Amino acid sequence: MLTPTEKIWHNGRFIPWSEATVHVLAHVVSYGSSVFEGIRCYETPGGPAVFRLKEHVRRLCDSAKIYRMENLGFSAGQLGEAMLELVRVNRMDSCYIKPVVMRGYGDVGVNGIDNPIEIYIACWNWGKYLGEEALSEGVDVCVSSWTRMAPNTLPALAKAGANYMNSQLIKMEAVVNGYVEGIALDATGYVSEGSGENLFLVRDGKLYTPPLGASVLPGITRDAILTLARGLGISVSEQLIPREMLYIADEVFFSGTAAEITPIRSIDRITIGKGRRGPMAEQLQTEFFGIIKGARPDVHNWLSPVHVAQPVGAK
Ligand code: PPE
Repeated sequence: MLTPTEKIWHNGRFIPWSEATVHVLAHVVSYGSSVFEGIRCYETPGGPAVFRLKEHVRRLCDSAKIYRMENLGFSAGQLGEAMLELVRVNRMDSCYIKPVVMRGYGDVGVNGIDNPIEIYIACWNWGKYLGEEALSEGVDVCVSSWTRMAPNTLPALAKAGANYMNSQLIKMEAVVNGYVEGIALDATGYVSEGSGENLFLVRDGKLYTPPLGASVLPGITRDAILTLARGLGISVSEQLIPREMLYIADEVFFSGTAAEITPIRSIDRITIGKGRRGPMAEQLQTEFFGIIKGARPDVHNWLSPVHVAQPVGAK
């Protein structure tokens, strides 16, 4: 269960955790009008550092723009600073950071354009998303009977609260049937993504992932993996993936802030590859966690240190 931290940031102020509540008639409650982010702050040799802060803040602002939340009252830079300050205020070494932008209390009815925009940022400790051994052992998943949102229904590029109603259907069905996670197809039947993760597969040494047009969230971990793979000289292809390509892949793995790089060892009870973490997932994990743990230089500037470096000799 969730362990509270001391403070939550709300519209520019730090408030006690227990006071970060919304009214039952806030627009977001009935109509799902929120956009949010999930960001990890890691304990690194240089102190706590946030992974790809700029990209997450940018996606938050993009999601808001898609839903006509034009004026957030804070610049991207200010929001990023607020997240770093929140980690400092709560004295966290590592944590998961969740900024939420929502339409609040005011008018009633579907059109929430005049309701106030409320921004909250919370952080807490969040362990392994798909189980303790998932990263080394891999997980058992299914293809969902639910599909991802069709284009022109709910925009998949926005990380909106409402999209997670679809994710919940995928996740609950999977768990009830004894799987850890579900993989959804898009409305045309091609592979899309997990309920809370992007998906990659490997065949004959090549790495494949569905394109942004396949109703996927433009994952920031997905982008990191594509960048790392290209750096390793691995051939990468963003292309439509038919469902059956999953079953005959040498490796399949999930990517996400929460899931990081999680190998998949079976899909619909069909063993994938050797039924455990494959060499490419392991190699990419080594690169990914290498940057976070300081074993690899942060050449892409992916880490934002939480504490400003003290000048040498400072007390
Ligand atoms: N697809 C979906 C649907 C998704 O929710 C996530 C993140 C991703 C792909 C991966 O995106 P990125 O984190 O930028 O690499 N899902 C978040 C967990 C959702 C939850 O609250 O549970 C996450 O990984 O933080």
